[in-house]
Amino acid sequence: MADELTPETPEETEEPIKQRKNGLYPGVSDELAESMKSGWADTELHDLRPIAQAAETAARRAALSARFPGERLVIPAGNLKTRSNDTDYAFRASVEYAYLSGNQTEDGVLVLEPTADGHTATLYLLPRSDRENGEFWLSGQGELWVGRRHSLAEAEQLHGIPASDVRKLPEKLKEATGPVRLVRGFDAGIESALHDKVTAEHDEELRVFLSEMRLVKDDFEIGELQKAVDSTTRGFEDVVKVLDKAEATSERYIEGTFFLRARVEGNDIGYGSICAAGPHACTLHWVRNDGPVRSGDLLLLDAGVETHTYYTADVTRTLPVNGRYSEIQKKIYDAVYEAQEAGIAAVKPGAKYRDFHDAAQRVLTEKLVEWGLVEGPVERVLELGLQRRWTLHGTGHMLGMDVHDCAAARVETYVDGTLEAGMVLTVEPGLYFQADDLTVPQEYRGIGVRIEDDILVTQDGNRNLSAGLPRRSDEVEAWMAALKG
Ligand SMILES: [Mn+2]
Repeated sequence: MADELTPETPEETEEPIKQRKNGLYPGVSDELAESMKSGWADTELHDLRPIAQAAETAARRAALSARFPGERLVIPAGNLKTRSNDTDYAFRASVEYAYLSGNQTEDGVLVLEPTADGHTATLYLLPRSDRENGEFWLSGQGELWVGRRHSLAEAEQLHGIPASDVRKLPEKLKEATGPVRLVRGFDAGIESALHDKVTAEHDEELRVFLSEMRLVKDDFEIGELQKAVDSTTRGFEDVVKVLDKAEATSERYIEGTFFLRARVEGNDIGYGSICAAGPHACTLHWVRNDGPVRSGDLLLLDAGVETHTYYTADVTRTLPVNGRYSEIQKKIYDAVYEAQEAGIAAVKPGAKYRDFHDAAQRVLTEKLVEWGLVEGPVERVLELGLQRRWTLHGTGHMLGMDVHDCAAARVETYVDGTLEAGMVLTVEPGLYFQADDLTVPQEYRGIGVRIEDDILVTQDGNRNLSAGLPRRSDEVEAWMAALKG
């Protein structure tokens, strides 16, 4: 990639930007600087249509406003993070900011100013680059380097929120009076401007509220989650079609194949893809993905496409690399399938959140006792939690803009809470027999199976958003055979 001419920003210098700091490039002549100021067409866009979720983001802001009357609420998108030297990680706006505004621009800040009857929202953004002082082409964040930004007037039309210059926001916040709450952890500059106005306790209440708001998804969000799942289904199909190439190389071929689908159809992968062949399936978060893929082994693929609006799928399938489960693989797989069926059946409005976990754990425990791997009775094993040597993790979690969504929600509204229509969660039981587990017969060792689907709680039960991907062992085999042709 090209190098920037100068890292200076217009705030740091009164003079036009003309000289690169380290001198790798020659200075800019007055004539060139003058030339670059003019001769550019007016590209301002007019009559832009609002973003698809403009009505939903307005409703979310209204709910937030009602919870914190009379208080100024500051929700930053966050800033670019350095990967190394002068390269940055791909930017992803804070979930809180994107959820409330629909915008995803780095350095943006959404501010809700209290009024007599609610709040007025303002979206603080970086305006278009100044051509007059050279920022446009000489600064690393100039539009010539990073691409055209929306003007403030354009952003206003797109998001339905008045937009203002974010460079003036810190001063405004310093001068402001009255109670303020801030979403912490994303924008050090905004935090420092507010440091003597906010308290950790009040900010935490805001964070918790914004997490709990997202427990029940609106129709736009459910549509996006379905899109994420549908792209993910296509990504899994892509992987099955190239398993021979993965055998010739490594798990990385699977990771790269799924990533291609995620980048072409969505924004990104929602989390690091777990492409775990053979005994790697027993490492819950295996993301190194540098191991061999062997015929006769299982492939545990846990991956999700994230849509352009940041909603992610989270799906796992455990597939026989050669297309057919062996006898012992099928025995373990079918047990996990049965546990997942029991878990999914327990997802319905009014059920306790813990019910689906308990239902799946009971089935897995029954199998472990039946197979003689742990001494019964089942009740005793469950009471002591002895099955967890092989079941390892919880059976699911909320899903949305974060793969582990609503993580700041209180225990009483989430883990100890009750399911409601509009919630979306994963049901993902698994059994894992570590390669070095001497307590199980040799034939079990190195086999790990997880099956994970994304389940929407409906008015009368649930809907499996990822039903497009087969789960039952015989259906998986038929599906693989058809794809491999
Ligand atoms: Mn999951």
